[in-house]
Amino acid sequence: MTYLPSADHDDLRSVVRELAEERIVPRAAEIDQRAEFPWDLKELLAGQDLLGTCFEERHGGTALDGVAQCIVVEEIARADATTSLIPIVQKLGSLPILLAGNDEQKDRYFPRLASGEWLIAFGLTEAAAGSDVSANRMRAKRDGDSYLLRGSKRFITHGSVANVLTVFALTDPDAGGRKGMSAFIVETDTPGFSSPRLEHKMGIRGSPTAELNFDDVRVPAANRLGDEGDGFKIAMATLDRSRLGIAAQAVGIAQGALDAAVAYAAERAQFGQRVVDFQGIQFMLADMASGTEAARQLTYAAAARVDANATDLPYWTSSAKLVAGDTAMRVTTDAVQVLGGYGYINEYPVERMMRDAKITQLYEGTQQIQRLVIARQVLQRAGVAKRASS
Ligand code: COS
Repeated sequence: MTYLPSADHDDLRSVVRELAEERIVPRAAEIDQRAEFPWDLKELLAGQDLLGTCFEERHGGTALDGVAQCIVVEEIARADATTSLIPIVQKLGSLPILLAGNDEQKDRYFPRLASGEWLIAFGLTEAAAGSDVSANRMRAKRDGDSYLLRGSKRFITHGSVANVLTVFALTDPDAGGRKGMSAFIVETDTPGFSSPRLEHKMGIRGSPTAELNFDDVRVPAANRLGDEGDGFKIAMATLDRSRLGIAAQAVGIAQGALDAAVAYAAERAQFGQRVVDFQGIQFMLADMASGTEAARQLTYAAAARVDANATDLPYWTSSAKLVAGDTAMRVTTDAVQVLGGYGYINEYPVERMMRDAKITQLYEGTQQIQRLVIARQVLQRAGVAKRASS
């Protein structure tokens, strides 16, 4: 048994890094400034088979292992966080189908998602239901062979550009969000669906974060994932795995900021020597590098647990997301510090990276939610978890 990533992993990293350096780095500042979804880079990634990494070969995917999927996200995020959301959300939106879909549903949607012809988004969050998923109010009312979806979603990454969504809605409002929610596949050209508004964000500005409205959107019952009432558990199982993608994104952002800081400090001279030769700066770079490496290794360890479908995988993925998100925030903030005043202006990429890093502490569960998930696992392992009251 080897603990190191394989030669294939290293080769994959080199290939994606070269692609990202050549094609994504030159676009990153413009994507941020214009806040426009990078359709050209979506095509680039699709053409390089980088949107199908989580799908089986029979569906046109490349079925990469978890560490390899992380490497792809990491290297794209090192160049541009917005662009890394394209493979991240392609997997996030597909996970409910991967976990709870039947063969017919997988055969119907995965080939177009694996090829990148279609984009998917994950419709869980509502205006009043973020951390508290059980507070969801959107309704799915059975009507013959279909359901009528009514309500709205907010903060849905790629919601306005997706061709299809996985959406969570109450089929039994009396039972509440934990027992009465179900999951559906919804095609966005269905009458009654609209995406009326985008958020203006601090970071990941090229990635549209949309409000979605469902005005009696008719969805065939064949598009329900699992049984009625399975929605909450499908959402939780999805997040348990998708948080790994955010951890990988955070590692990539941190690495990008570290590399930019080293490059700047090697060029910049003050007091008659290169800034990089000051020990005070070297110590900062050492902390940034070791922190990034620790986050990366934890992320890969979590990826291996996800591949093995380990029972304690929420402990690993929430830990990876918590550590990597906080690391990305710290490292990007330090990178701005290393660049001094130049770090604060958009002539250099680190101010964008610092703004982009912040979201990794917020989405797919705030850092407080990660701690809650981790603590529950710690108590369970110790056999001291609170028992449900009877
Ligand atoms: N996997 C499978 N089942 C799970 C689960 C998981 N990870 N977590 C909880 N469940 C089950 C529980 O076992 C329980 O089942 P039973 O009723 O059969 O016992 C049920 O789901 C309800 O669980 P719980 O009472 O723990 O739910 P809470 O409402 O307390 O919610 C948290 C738990 C806070 C962890 C959940 O709401 C959460 O993850 N919130 C963050 C959401 C988020 O990340 N949003 C980001 C936006 S999406 S990009």
